[in-house]
Amino acid sequence: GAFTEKQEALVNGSWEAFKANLPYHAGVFYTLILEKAPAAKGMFSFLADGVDTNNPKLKAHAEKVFELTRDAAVQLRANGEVVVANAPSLGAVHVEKGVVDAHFLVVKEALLKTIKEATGDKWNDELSNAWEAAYDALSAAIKKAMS
Ligand code: HEM
Ligand code: ISQ
Repeated sequence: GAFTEKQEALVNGSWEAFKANLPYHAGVFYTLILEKAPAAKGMFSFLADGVDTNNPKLKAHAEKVFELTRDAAVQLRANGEVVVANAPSLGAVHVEKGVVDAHFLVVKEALLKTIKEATGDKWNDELSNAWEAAYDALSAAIKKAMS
C-alpha cells in the first residue's frame, strides 16, 4: 500500500537515533554485513584494515546508505516512487564491484538490525516495516540501474 506520513515520521525519528551515535552504529552495521558475507570485506576499499570505526570513510559510507534510505522514505511518501540521483553511475559502481542481488538482502538485514539496536525500546514491527519498505524501493531503483 501507500507509504504513510506515520511511516515517514518513524523513519525520520530513528534516522536521528542512528546518527546520534554514528561511529558505534556504523561499526555494528559493517560487522553484521561481514558476518553474513565475509567476501564483502574485499569489495570495500575502506575495509582493507578491518572495521575501524575511527576511519572517517567507513562512517561516511555507512551514513550514506542510511541517508539514502531515509530519503527514499521521504520520496515514497511525497511521490509514491523513488528516483535515485546519478542512478547510471551508481549502478555501474555496484556492477564493477561484483555486487549481486543476494548482497542486497544481507545489507537489508544488517540495516534493520542496526536500526533495532539504535532505537532500543522504541523499536517495533511498524518501525521496521517502514525502513524495509523504503530500503526495498531504493534497492529496486539501484538494481534497475545495474541491469
Ligand atoms: C558504492 C549506496 C547496496 C557495495 C556505493 C556508493 C553509494 C552506495 C552511494 C558510492 C558512493 C559511496 O561509496 O558512498 C548503496 C545503497 C545500497 C547499496 C543505497 C542499497 C540500497 C550495496 C550492496 C553492496 C554494495 C548490497 C554489496 C555488499 C558497494 C561497494 C561500493 C559501493 C563495494 C564501492 C565502495 C568503495 O568505494 O570501495 N554504494 N549501496 N552496495 N557499494 Fe553500495
Ligand atoms: C553499500 N554501498 C556503499 C556503502 C556501504 C557501506 C556500508 C554498507 C553497505 C554499503
